[in-house]
Amino acid sequence: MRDASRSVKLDILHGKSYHEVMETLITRGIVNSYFEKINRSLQLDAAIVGGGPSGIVAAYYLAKAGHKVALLDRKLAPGGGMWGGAMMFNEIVVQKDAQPILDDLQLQYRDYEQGTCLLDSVHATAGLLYRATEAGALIFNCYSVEDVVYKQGRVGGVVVNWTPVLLQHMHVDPLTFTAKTVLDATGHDCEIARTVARKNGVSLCTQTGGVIGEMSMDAAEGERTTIENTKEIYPGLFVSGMAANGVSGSFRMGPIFGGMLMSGKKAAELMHASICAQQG
Ligand code: 48H
Repeated sequence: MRDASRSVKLDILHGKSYHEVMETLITRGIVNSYFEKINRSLQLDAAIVGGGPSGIVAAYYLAKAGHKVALLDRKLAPGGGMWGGAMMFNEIVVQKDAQPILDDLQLQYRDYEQGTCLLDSVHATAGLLYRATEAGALIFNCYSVEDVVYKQGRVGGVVVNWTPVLLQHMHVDPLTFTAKTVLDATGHDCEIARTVARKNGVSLCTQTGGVIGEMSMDAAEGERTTIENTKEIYPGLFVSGMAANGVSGSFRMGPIFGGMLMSGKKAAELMHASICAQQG
């Protein structure tokens, strides 16, 4: 049998073009490399649902700590609500408290007023994604997390399907990534927390035991509580970012993003401790 990669080399040497061989080489490279990525993700330390700022920052710090991390986002382009800045004016405000995170991830910012700085939101979002993948986090885009693995009173992974499959309401069964920890970083909708509570009839670590839902805008208070509400809300399930305030019933904050970044870092620290405890 002809070895395709060898033939391509020979073809190039002879200056000939064998399009079918080149096409096979391209396809085989993508398919093998992609399935190798999935294979590496079947048993994770951390599954992060949602690639907004809090989820990406969590992925970055967990990967930096040497954990096996996958981030799953239903969109073609992860990044969540940060690309568009505010009303598509592509600038964001970050408070100085979050500057160490900007420095860790080597993002560019300009000083603004009252202890804040400004960032180009496209630079910031692209930079977060770049640094997280560089640190070793694997990103699966176009993946919707439709459920969790739930065993013996613990969330132990995510159940995934292609976003286009779900959009077309096709009845195709999903696949599963198990994980020592799962992060709900799904933003305003708090999808994973809702699913866990609804499907399994369990109480979350909130005042009502359920997802309370977010309140209207108070930027300063919303930023403060985002960090406070970042926690393990059910064994194995952590929550960060806007979902943290949604689950615990606190304020939205508009286009200030320091809270999202600091929440992602706190989530990574909590998940790191949980992973280490499980490893004994
Ligand atoms: C796969 C999913 C699923 C699912 C959702 O909303 P995000 O940007 O998340 P945060 O919390 O990191 O940042 C919030 C911030 O962007 C924001 O909205 C602010 C500060 N708002 C303030 C205000 O007043 O409005 O990103 C969530 C991501 C998105 O990319 C979704 O596509 C993804 O999660 N996602 N991915 N499976 N079931 N649900």
